[in-house]
Amino acid sequence: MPTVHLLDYVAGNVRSLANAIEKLGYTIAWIKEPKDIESAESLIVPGVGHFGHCLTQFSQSGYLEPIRKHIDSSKPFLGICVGLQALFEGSAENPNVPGLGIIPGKLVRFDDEEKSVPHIGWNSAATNKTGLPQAESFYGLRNSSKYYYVHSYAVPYEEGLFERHGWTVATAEYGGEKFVGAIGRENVFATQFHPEKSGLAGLRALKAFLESKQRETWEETLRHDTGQGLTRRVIACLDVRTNDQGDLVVTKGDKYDVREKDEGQVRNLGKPVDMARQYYEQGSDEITFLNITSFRNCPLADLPMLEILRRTSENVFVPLTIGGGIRDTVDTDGTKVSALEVAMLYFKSGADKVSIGSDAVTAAEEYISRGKRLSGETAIETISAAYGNQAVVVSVDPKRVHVKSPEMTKHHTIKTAHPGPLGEEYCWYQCTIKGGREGRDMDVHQLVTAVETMGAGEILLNCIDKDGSNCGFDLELINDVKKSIKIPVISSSGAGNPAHFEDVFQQTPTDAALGAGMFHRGEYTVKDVKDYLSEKGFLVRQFED
Ligand code: 1PR
Repeated sequence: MPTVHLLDYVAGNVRSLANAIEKLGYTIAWIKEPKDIESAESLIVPGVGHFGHCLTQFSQSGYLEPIRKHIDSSKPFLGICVGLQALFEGSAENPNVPGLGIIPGKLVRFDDEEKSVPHIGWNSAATNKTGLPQAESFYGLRNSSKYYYVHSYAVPYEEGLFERHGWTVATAEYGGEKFVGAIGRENVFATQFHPEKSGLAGLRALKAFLESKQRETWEETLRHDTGQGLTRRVIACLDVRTNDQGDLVVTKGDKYDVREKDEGQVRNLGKPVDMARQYYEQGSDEITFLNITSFRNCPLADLPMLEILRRTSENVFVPLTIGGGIRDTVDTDGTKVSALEVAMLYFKSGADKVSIGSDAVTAAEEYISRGKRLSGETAIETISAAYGNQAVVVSVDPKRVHVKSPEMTKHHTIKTAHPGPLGEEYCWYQCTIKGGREGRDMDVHQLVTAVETMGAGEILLNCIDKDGSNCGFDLELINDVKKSIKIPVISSSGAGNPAHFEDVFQQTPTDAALGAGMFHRGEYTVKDVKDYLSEKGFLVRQFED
């Protein structure tokens, strides 16, 4: 089998990339030190996280010159995400750290005035208006396909600028900002999106690189442009726990109660790895696994979740999030293990993001009690510093508390169209920990604003009152949270049919919507939801065969 060299500098989830390359029939040789680059034929530099952190690490470990030499010697080079960014002159993320300067231009932060940042989700990499000869495609990219992006900084696209220097560019557009989605010249190809996370469309681009097929003649049908911009993200979520027989199963609660009403058994809806694959093939844009009872035991002993990730990432090429038990802990032999080390285990096993629940609430309480001063030591801060804020999701488990008037509580209230049992016209949303078992004196507004400052990159917004109800999302909660923060929000809890997804995308500015029970019970597929949204005029990504 042909070999491809991959630079492993502990920059997040390289396992998925390795899985994707192996799936395409190639063997991986890991670059462990700079001199290994000399023997590389094809070199891939992946990367997530901070531009400065990444480039400084390259420079201190002596990788910059060997990478430059590799590129100069005309051998194939692929840079992914920060691996693309490294080819430019620099980034506003860390203005004092220079890039390789192989491509002119610098990265700027997306404007977050009217859109969420980071830019997370499926977007285009289109070449039709970027000077490519009419009949040719670029590394197998299709204008009708969507690719998975996750980043806050991008290279603005200026018509003709890169082309004048011989580069071919594929672009994407986010909230009116057109940027470089992929770029290439001769032996160099680089993508801002993650091909290993972009389903079959991404695997096609990787294959074209591995086979050095920079140009291919378009099939006329593939030139069709299905619409540019970020698609509506639909996510399937699997709540996982051990049942009474000791098997790890996908379960589903009703207001977080996962036991059958009559027999008291934990509901068993299927096997996690099989169901994740099924949802991937139905077109789920991401898969989220929540280990819902992880607060009971030590996560390092919780190897089945690591195994679930490893096995899922072999065949599922969309982003995987894992939640449950991401916090500082003590291993069975008494060794202290930091949340960062726990997260690292998950990233190495194929996770792209970790989701933090209970620990985020405790950390936000401490942050507020310190007078809103950061400690630099919380799970959110340490993991986002090492892996970038896009890798840190905070999962929020709120409960509605009805009040007659805003004066009756110190918490942030909203006027609700759904009054409480005593006709109360206001409510606030109380944060809970341990899967809703313990309510805290903190409201959701306080939590999300605190964790955004601490470095969370996304909010998974559940609602215990709506969970398993099949009666639609809590639109009031979602609208209120969206007003409070700039980072993306995934709306969760209450989806019962495809029209509920239309409601949440129509009536709130949510960035993504998540469903569980309706998919697990087989009432609807993810594809049903996407077909419905598409009919209603929303831009969605469809699974490519
Ligand atoms: O606190 O960091 O260890 O994380 C624990 C994680 O487990 C948290 O993300 C928490 O939300 C989750 N969790 C804990 N207990 C439960 C439970 O159900 N008993 N599940 C639980 C949360 C909510 C959603 C669900 C949606 C959609 N599950 O994930 O999938 O409500 O459901 P629906 O579409 O069927 O209405 P930590």
